Amino acid sequence: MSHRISRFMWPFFGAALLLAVLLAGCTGSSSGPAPVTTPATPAETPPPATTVATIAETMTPVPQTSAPSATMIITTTPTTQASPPSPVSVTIQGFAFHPASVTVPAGTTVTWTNLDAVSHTVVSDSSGKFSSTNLGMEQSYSFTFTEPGSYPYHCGIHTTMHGTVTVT
Ligand SMILES: [Cu+2]
Repeated sequence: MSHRISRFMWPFFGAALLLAVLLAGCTGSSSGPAPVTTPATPAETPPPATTVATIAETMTPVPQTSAPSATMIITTTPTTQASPPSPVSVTIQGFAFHPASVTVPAGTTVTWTNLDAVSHTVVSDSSGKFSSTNLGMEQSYSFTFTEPGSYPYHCGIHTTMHGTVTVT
């Protein structure tokens, strides 16, 4: 007799167990873990909140003083971009220009230095473009070429001395 009852009762026990587990799971999960996590989060939050507030109060005067310095950086930036090309040197020796012709980018300063014992000059073939005074030994003359073009020149004292500066 007991075997028959237990066989009949198994499905009921099984159903009852499932219901009990489901009910316990539903009610347990909503009420159980929720209160554990809720107090943990607010307990950690207050300390950082006060630290941020303290930093914000101390940092407030800094942006006011740093604002003019930002404007200073902007004004210095174009100066870096407009850096001139490296200067070029031409020597005057043995009644000749060395090198006789140079090609430079616009904005280049060309410097002629006389190494002869006699005086020479650097004069543009196109009158008025550039013209040096009499250059004695070890004396120099500089001219900055800003516009692209071909600039032939000569020595005003010795008309056989010729040179050309090509500006790109
Ligand atoms: Cu000369």
